[in-house]
Amino acid sequence: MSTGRIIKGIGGFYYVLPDCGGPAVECKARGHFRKSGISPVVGDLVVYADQKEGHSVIEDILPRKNLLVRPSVANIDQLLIVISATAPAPDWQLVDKLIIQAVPAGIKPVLILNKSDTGGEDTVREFSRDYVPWFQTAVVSAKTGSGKETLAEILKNRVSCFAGQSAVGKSSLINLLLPELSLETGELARKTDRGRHTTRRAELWPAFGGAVLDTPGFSLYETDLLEQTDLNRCYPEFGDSPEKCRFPSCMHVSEPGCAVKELVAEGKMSKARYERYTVLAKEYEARRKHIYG
Ligand SMILES: Nc1nc2c(ncn2[C@@H]2O[C@H](COP(=O)(O)OP(=O)(O)OP(=O)(O)O)[C@@H](O)[C@H]2O)c(=O)[nH]1
Ligand SMILES: [Mg+2]
Ligand SMILES: [Zn+2]
Repeated sequence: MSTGRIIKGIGGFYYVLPDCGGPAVECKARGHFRKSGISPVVGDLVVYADQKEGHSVIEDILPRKNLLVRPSVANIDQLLIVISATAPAPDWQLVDKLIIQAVPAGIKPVLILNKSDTGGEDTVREFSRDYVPWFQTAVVSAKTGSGKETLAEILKNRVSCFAGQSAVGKSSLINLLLPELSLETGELARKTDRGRHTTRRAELWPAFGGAVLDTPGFSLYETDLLEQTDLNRCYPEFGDSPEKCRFPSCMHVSEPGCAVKELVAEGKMSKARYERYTVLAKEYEARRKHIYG
């Protein structure tokens, strides 16, 4: 038996990088995983049996630290949420949703503003106002290489997964850091024509003492179930204000005596991010009502 980490999965085969070194091993999964509804995913740490002939077999999936879905990736330390300074125009609501996927799962969100060579003053201003004071951030350009060292430092000794809209430059940034990979990148025009991502599946590469995962971004179809206390943790701007609200169950939307709304009124939290928050908070509330009745 050997142990390793899944770096990609294609057509029922999983490619496992052995902990003891050497090239990736082609594996099939044991049938009982499928029966129990658990499938191996990229990032999984697994135990596999080496075969003399044909492929090897994954015997066990070690307990996951966390799991993100669509695409499925496991055991992530940080989510690198990439935003473009110009095209495609930033979808800040998606950025906030990705932060909400990461934080409750124990994944650190890091916000990367790419294409800084293209101007985009409005986006830079919004980024500086809404995220820079509260999250780890970096301003980079995959084209000029600006911010490359900062990015390499962020990736050091961690398992980092890239996320964000199509064409923001996720694969281009990985190419900047690991040129030997020569990942496929694509024009925005081509992507919007065909309505799909150039990167089609999640894949992992060991790098900088950790690992880097490229993805086509994450599709967030519906709001997950999330308690208000977990949602509060996704907004470092709130500080300890939620504890000071008149109602312990305050959603900080329309309740009287809300300390979070006070923060916004005093200009201590960005109005724009707060407004995006209220939309999401209502979605999460509706979801809780739907589940709990
Ligand atoms: N000017 C400029 N263009 C960039 C930069 N980074 C990426 N691009 C271009 O943006 C386009 C999209 O880049 P990709 O790396 O394919 O984007 P992606 O986020 O991986 O997209 P998907 O795989 O579809 O999710 C390509 O044409 C890149 O050349 C940058 O820093 N500056
Ligand atoms: Mg890509
Ligand atoms: Zn409140």
